[in-house]
Amino acid sequence: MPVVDVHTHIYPPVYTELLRSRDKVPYIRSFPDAPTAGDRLVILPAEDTASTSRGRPIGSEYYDIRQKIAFMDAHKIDISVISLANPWLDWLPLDEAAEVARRVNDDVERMCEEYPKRLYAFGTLPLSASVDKVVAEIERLSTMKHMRGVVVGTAGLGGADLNDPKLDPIYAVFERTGQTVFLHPHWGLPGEVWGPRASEYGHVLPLALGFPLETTIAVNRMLLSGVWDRFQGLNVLIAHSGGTLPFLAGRIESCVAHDAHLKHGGKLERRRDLWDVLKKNIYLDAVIYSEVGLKTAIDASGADRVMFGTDHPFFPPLDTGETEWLSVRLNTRAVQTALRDDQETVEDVMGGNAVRILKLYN
Ligand code: 5CU
Repeated sequence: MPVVDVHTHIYPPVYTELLRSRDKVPYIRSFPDAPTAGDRLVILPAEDTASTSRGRPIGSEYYDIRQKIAFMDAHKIDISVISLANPWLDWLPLDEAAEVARRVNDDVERMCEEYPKRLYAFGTLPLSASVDKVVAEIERLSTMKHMRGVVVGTAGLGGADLNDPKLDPIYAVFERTGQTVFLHPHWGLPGEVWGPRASEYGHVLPLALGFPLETTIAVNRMLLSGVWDRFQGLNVLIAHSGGTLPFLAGRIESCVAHDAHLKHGGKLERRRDLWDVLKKNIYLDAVIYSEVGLKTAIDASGADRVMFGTDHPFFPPLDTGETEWLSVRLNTRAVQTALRDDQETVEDVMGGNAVRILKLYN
């Protein structure tokens, strides 16, 4: 059974050129002075200030597909389903977004073409453009040989969130074309929640907590607005093992069941509950770095719906010269220990599920 990485990013050349031409977030710029000298990727407004000033270092592993293949070879990963990393195209002006999406998707498809049976991809959408342009790009992606769905953030169309009714034609086309939506965070939570000493703690609070909570909130908005009641065939792969969704599903359902406002609005009748959606519409990646978290994900959605991932090229080793990435080791070990007596299921989570769900090799 091949090992498949379903959570692995790239900033293709078309996209990095665009970021290098900018001086506002998001941008890539080379700084001369220590300790942040060299090319830096700045993707959030808060990263222009404080301890996360100048974002993160960006090397060729972020945009050179040969580095992706070298990383896969070094970690015995047979297939990667690559996706554009955050912040995707959400920030582009309306009149440029559709054309840039086409160029980025063509760039990614070309990379996959170069490495047959090793690379597939999730495409990217021009979510600042009009609904018909987004739908047209989804239709186009569905005809491309290596595309297996799309990666989206939580902002929806022009920042209106994923419970925006204007997204319905988009959800409908995902459902009709059978494409998987890979839901990934970017914005985290508002900076104030991290407190006055946040600048002492690097990226830890926004990445460890802001990312998973952002995703959890987005999925709850979809649930409460009835997206999965209207689109029962909509499949969403949720990053980072569902944020905190598997752990909080019971509390979420209890809050719904006790909510008088929902009851009086008739919203409790015939609704699908989160447990049902977790088992029929949601897939989870295995990017959670621990046995406890992974067991919860497996309990919530089923071992047949969880798929291995790495989040490469993010979280590189801090010490130069280290070839084995800690993130890969932790995620691989979590799969093995969570399923310790069951080699067949380990192989499913490491790759078999992805081959079946994403129809790889077809
Ligand atoms: O380190 C980070 O900021 C990130 C990011 O931006 N996106 C991601 O997927 N993982 C880590």
